[in-house]
Amino acid sequence: MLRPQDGPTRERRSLSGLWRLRLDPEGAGRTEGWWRSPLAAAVDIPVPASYNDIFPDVTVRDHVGDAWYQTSTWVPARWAGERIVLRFDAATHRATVWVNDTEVVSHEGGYTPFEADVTAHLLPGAENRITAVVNNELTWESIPPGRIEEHADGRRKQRYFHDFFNYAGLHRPVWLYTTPSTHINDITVTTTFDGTTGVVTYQVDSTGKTDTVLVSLHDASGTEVATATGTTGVLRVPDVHPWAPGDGYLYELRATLRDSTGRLLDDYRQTVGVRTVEARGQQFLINGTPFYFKGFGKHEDAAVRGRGHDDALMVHDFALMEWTGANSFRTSHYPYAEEVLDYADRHGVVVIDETAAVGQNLNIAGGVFASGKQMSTFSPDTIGQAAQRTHLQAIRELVARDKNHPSVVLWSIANEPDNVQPEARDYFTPLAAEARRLDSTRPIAYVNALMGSPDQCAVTDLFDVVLLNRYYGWYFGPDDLATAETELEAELRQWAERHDKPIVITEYGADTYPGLRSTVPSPWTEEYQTELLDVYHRVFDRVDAVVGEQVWHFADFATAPGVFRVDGNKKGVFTRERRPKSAAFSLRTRWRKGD
Ligand code: GCB
Repeated sequence: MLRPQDGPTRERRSLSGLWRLRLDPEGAGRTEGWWRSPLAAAVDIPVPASYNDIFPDVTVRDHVGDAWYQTSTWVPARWAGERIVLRFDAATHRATVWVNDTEVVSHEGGYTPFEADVTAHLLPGAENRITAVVNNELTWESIPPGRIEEHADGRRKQRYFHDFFNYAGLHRPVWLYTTPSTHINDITVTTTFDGTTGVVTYQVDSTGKTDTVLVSLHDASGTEVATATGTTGVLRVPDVHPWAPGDGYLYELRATLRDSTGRLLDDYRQTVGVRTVEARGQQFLINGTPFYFKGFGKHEDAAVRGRGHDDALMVHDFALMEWTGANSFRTSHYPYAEEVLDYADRHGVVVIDETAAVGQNLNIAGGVFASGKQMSTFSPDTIGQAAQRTHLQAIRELVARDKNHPSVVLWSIANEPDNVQPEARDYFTPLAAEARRLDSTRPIAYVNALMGSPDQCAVTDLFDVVLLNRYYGWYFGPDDLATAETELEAELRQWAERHDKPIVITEYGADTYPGLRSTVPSPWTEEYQTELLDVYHRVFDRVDAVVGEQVWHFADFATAPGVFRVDGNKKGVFTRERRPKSAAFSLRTRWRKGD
């Protein structure tokens, strides 16, 4: 799915800014037709942002149900005759959209874009009303799952099985953009090497049957280095400059569509990083060279804006990651804004790209506690075929959106699902197959929680890389780092013996209250966090199959309230305000060794 862009044949207009918002806990708006007129009793709301923390009002923060967003915008008269598209980069977790009085699109899933051709519904040279009803309910059919408790007094309370707060709203920019009526729909690029020659295979999908597709590839200085014609083809680049970790070198593929007289119909520019990725034996190879992941699990999370995209925060977070010496991160636990992946592409940062399938394990809550008796997560009454369909669609939309990003080296299709019950295999087999069918160039994985030994896991063989979240010394034995060291090493060696796959530890860490200090290892202190990370690092350095370490978490983040969380999850190496805890300095020493 192509991003909107400005160019010789296209123009875009951001609808970011203040919209109007009205919460609708009773769900009246859909029957009363609130899209038909200016929203009554509405307040100003910034887009992009979560609405939850903007107002000092618990009913806004804990709202469950529909939230109506509305704006009106002038559409330039010069757009008459163009095809006009309305695109939402994200609406969490689902939305229906109207342009003036006409319903134009509905979308399920909170973190991938959707759009509609609104040419027939907008008036160029006039002011037009755009209304979106954004719904935040999590159910057994949604990704991620949840359930709603109905109270006797009419209150509805959202429960879910992950710890991060269920922020909602228009989290990313909204766009109006034009394309010519005959236009390029999609571009798919894959890359490999033939010696020192880069081989770029492309496919350009367009609406024009008889038209000619011309493609050229330009290096970073703008010099043309290869050309081809046709909807599919191969571009060869002698002495190619590969995209590599720490070296985000990008070419630009220019695709143009021309009619039989040579007249330009459409023009789209797609960045291309030439690189290969492969899981081979117990190694993870980028451009044929073993790669070791150093970095973090992250969240899109900040004070006030919640999960709303913010360029200032994005650049700051990347700068802090670079300061620690990190070379990678995981988009835990949902696809991040496309701006983030563009930035990672340009700066050579490696990304594990994850769907929003988190919390699919009824034996752990918020990633943490077993209830005792093992129950099956996957059943007709809980996570069943409907959830599986949503999950399949989430995988399709993730790959469709992110397939051309060189920074994305691995698809993670779920975080900590039930992986032991036999039903897990039935659930995941078609999902893994679909991810492979959609993209044969990247390895696939799911993230494993400490629930079963390598022998008990029912799904590892469906995937290429073992991703492990481990909390020895925290949830398991919180005051005994010596035992943590022994148990972690024993378990990792077991994984390495049983499965000939590379292992990345995608979560390890300890909640840490900033400023709490101690001379003896004591949970919640800055010293304990540092020592725990050191213990894990000693073990990683002893087990060859471990090819990566991503600390949980980059920064403290908001969670649902609960007795195990003190004003949020405090496993950040940085506070929520991005101030370093002691562990940030010790990571920097480890990860920048040799710089
Ligand atoms: C996990 C989850 C993550 C939680 C983390 C924790 O295993 O994957 O979402 O935040 O544990 O801190 O409990």
